[in-house]
Amino acid sequence: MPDLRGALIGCGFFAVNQMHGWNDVQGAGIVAICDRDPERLKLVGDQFGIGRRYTDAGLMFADGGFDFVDIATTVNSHRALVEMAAAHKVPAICQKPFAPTLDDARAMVTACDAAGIPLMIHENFRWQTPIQAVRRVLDSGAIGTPFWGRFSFRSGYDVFSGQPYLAEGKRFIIEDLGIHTLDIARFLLSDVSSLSARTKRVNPRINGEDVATILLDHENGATSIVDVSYATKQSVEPFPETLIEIDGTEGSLRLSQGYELQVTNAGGTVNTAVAPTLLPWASRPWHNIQESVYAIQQHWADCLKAGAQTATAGADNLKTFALVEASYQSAASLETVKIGALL
Ligand code: NAD
Ligand code: 89Y
Repeated sequence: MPDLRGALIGCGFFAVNQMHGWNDVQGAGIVAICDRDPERLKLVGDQFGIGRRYTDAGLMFADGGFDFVDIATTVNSHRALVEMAAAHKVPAICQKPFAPTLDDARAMVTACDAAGIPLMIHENFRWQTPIQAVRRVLDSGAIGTPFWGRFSFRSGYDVFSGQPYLAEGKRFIIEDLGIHTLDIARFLLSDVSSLSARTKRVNPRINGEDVATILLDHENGATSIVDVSYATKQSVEPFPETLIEIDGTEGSLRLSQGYELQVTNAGGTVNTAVAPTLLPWASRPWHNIQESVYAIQQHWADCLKAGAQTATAGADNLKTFALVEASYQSAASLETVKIGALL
């Protein structure tokens, strides 16, 4: 029996990574699973040897016997499930995107605060090995004070085959993928005071936007660009790499395709390979994301044991989610949106 017993809700496409991740996490494991689709429940239950299985989350909470819940369903169920966790005083992890609206997300934070339970959003991209390597370069002072950045995710990868619902929503790339890129921009260059965005839909077979370009003003005075696309065909497909350029007062850094990190300053140029580890259960090209799933889940287990705040706690992640909402507002109005007005 693990020290911390978890229950997972939503045994779909991505949850399989989370289940593998929990197997690797020290000090926590999954003892019960829930999915309203009996086929998914059986598939995941059999694959990971989980005996306690539920098609109704309410019944699972009523039975109890777990120390936290990991909500891996799609966005429309997030608020109801987090509020259920709060009602049962069960600490909760909730997948991104946080909620359908900022009002829902705020209500989820309020419910967890009132219940006295931690809420962590599974915002895993900042936990990727290359992104953590960039954070360490900035912390070392090697490029001085950053004043400009670009966070770029441009791909032609078919994400719709594994996640067909991504083709259906009125919103697509900012809500699904740009949310991670915006969080990385916050993580590396500080919180954002205002932004302007432009979007396009290139793929005629989907409903939402698949290209977005966002100009961010950071609170520390830096300016950055977040540019994301699922309509970009290149000779070597970079999915799922986030490419980064940051210029600072004493030098610059470039995280380029193939997980190469180059740092230049008065001392010269240093190139470092910052590729993620291919975990035994992982597969290319997803291994970068898969490793970060394990990393954020280990972080959750460590924080829950220590009673410490997680890096992507609900209250903090409202600031990332507000950037998603602001981007859609700006793209519709063609005006700059102040983030403070949304929070
Ligand atoms: P999916 O549709 O494949 O799986 C969702 C599962 O949840 C389904 O099996 C469905 O039956 C179940 N479900 C939905 N509502 C439920 C409820 N109320 N009670 C019980 N079961 C319920 O979706 P997916 O592709 O696995 O995505 C799930 C979430 O993971 C999404 O929010 C998505 O954005 C996110 N995701 C995150 C990453 C990442 O890197 N962080 C990557 C991919 C997907
Ligand atoms: O859902 C998305 C995510 O969070 O990471 C990549 C993805 O699976 C497709 O864009």
